[in-house]
Amino acid sequence: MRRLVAPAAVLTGALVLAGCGSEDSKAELSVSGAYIPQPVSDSMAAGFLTVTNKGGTKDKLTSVTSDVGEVTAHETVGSSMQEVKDVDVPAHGQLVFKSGGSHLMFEKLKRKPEQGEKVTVKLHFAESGTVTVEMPVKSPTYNPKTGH
Ligand SMILES: [Cu+2]
Repeated sequence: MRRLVAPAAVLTGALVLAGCGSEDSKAELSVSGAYIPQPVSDSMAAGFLTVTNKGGTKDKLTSVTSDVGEVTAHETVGSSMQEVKDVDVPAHGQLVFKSGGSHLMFEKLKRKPEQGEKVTVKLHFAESGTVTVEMPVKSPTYNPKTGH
């Protein structure tokens, strides 16, 4: 396959990431760091997780479903947020939903997630199909860096 010529600085980084020689491999996704801070609202919650793609093909998060309510991907723009459709998971890269940035938005909740329980979420990807994630509900002020 013909590859585009990238500027030197970009190419250097790409070579390190593709060092295992798997640049033509399929998307290979894994999910880590999933959690939902217990929401203050009865109807809305935010969720965070990281999707890592070890493969050489990009994938795309096309929709998210859960039995607790409606879920969409949101990005934060300044002090407001907006829905994003088809969020890219770059080849040899990550899609990061984290506090203060992009997040999963739970709306029209049928029940309020309580600390200690788990919420089942299905991530639907264009290439990899459906990935089911059990998202633990943490305290309202949970910080993944400190773990509490
Ligand atoms: Cu939002």
